[in-house]
Amino acid sequence: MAIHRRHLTAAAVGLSLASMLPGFAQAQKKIVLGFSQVGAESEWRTANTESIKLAAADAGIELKFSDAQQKQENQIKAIRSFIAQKVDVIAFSPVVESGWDNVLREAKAAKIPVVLTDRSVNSKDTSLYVTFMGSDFVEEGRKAGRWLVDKMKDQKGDVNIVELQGTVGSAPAIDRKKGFEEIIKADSKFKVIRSQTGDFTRAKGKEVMEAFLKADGKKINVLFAHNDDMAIGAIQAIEEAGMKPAKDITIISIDGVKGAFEAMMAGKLNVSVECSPLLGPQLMSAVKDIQAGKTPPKRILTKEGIFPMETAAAEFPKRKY
Ligand code: GZL
Repeated sequence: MAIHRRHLTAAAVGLSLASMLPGFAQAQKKIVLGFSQVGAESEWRTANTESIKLAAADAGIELKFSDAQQKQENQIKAIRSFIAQKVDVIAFSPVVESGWDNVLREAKAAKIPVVLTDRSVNSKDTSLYVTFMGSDFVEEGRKAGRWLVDKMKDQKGDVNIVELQGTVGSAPAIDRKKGFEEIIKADSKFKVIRSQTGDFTRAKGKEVMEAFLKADGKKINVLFAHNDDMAIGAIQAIEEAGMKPAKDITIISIDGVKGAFEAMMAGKLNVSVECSPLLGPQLMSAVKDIQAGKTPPKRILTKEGIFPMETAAAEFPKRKY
C-alpha cells in the first residue's frame, strides 16, 4: 500500500511541475474562436453554419457563434464583444464589403487575429486580417455567362435577361454581376433589361420576379439569379404567371444547394454554378495554424464546378450540402 501511495504522490508532484512549464499550459488551453455569421438567409448559409459548428467541435475549438440577421451593425457589435471577451481568434463573413476598418483596427489593437471567410472586405489595409478563404465570385459569374453564351450560340435575335442580384454591397453580388457581364458583353444580342436585388432570399426573389413578369412577361428569355434561393422563389413566380420555368425562361443560378438539384431534376432550373459553403474544416485548420504561430496564405481559394440540369440526377447522391 505504502509503495502505491508513494507512486501516486510522485505522479501528482510530476503533474504539478509539468503544468508549470509554459508550453504545457498553452497546449492544454482550448482555443476560443469568435465567429460572426451573416445570418440564415439561404440554404447556402445554413450549410455554411453547419460546416463551421461541426468543424469546431471536431477540432476541439470553443466556438462563440453570433447570427447577425444580415445586419452589419450586428456583426460589428459581435466583433466588439469578442474583443471584450479576449477570444483567441475572430472570424466572420462580412455581410457587405465596406465599413469594417474601425472595428478591425480595434481587433488589431487588441492583438486578436482576424480571419475572413466566404466574403471579403474592401479595406485598403490588408494587415487588418490574416487570411481570406472563399470562392472566386467573379469566376462564378463568368461561368454563368459562358454557359449562357454557349446555350444561345444559335440564337439570332435579342436575348433579354432579367437579373436577381444578391445583397446590395456584398462581395458575391458585386463580383458575380461583374463576371457575368464581362462574358456576355462580347455579343450585343445579350441585353440585361432589368436588374434588382432579391437579397439572396427565396421570398424576395419571388417578389421581384413577380414585378419583372408584370412589366416584361413574355419578353423575358433568361433569368440570371445570384443564388439558388432567389431562383427557387422566381420559379414559383414564373409558374404562377402560367409560364414554364427552364423552358419559356432559361434559368441560371449559383450555389449548387439541394433545392437547386431538386429543381433541376424536376426540369425547372437549367444550371447551377457551384459555390461551396463547406469552409468549416479549412477555417479550423487556419485557426490552429495561427495559434501555433504559423501564418496561413493570405488567400485560400475554394475550387468549384458547374452543374447543368442534365447532370443533376447523377450528381445529386454525391452532394455534401
Ligand atoms: C456566397 C455566399 C452567398 C451565397 C448565398 O459565398 O456569401 O450568400 O451565394 C448566401 O446563397 O446567402
